[in-house]
Amino acid sequence: MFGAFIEGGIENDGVIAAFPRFEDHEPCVKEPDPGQGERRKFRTIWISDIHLGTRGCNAEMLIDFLDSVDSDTMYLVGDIIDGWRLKKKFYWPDSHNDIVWRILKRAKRGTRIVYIPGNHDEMFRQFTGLHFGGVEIRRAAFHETADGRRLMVIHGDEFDAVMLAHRWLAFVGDALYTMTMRLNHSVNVVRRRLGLPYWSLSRMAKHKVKNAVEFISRYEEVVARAAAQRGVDGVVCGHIHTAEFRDFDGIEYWNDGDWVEGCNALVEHADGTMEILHWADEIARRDNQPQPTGISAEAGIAAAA
Ligand SMILES: [Mn+2]
Repeated sequence: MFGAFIEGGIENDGVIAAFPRFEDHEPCVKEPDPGQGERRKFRTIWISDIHLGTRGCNAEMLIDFLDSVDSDTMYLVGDIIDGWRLKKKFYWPDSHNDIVWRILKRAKRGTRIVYIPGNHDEMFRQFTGLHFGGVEIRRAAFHETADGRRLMVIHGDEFDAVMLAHRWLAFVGDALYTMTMRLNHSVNVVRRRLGLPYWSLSRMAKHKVKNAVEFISRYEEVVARAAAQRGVDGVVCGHIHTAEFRDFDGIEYWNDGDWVEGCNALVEHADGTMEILHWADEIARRDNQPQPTGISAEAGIAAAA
């Protein structure tokens, strides 16, 4: 099935060459008519870290998102396809094709789509400056919001080298925490036998976990400072799978999250207001709303009265 959109094979230098003739295919999960439903309209949508080609990708949730929203511009902020994982083991269910289909369909309907490859899909970086099926491939982009703020859009792996030392701390912190949670119990069994008071090893470990939190925090600051140096008002990135907004001395840091765990998107409303959407919450809110039939019945009563 993947042959429908991915041609050339990943064995050729890991290059996924083209998306030919998607119009000839229908998605497996049928797309509701965009004219019929009431899709939420945004000026801009940013999504990243979809990791198509891995089991981690939450394709069903993303299909629901894509069928519920629309925008003038959509930025794909990297790690859309996990080329590295695909190279090791080919995994490409129909739902992943459905996502590619929907993105290409949007481009065809007139949405401007800018694709900024990340580190997992860096094989697309060689196509920087080219267009595929109406999708522009860029190394980075500059976006101007409706209220005139200039935002730099990058995937964010550019800062890995700077962060390497901190990344190690984060991993060590996490491993230590898991280990100490287990150890804590055994240590106290022994201490009790020796008549010693309870001692919290995990409290000490909490300090180490703070390193992981500090890693993210440091990353956000490093990226924001880099944006400041380029004279923009803010930055939009992905990469660390942590949706977030922060303000560093007037420089806005926006992370659009991921579609592995968080299922987040960053959106810009018509007036330039930005918002991080947590799609699981949006689905819950939608399901709790009264059914359209209920609304029209009430409206009917009101009209009759
Ligand atoms: Mn990445």
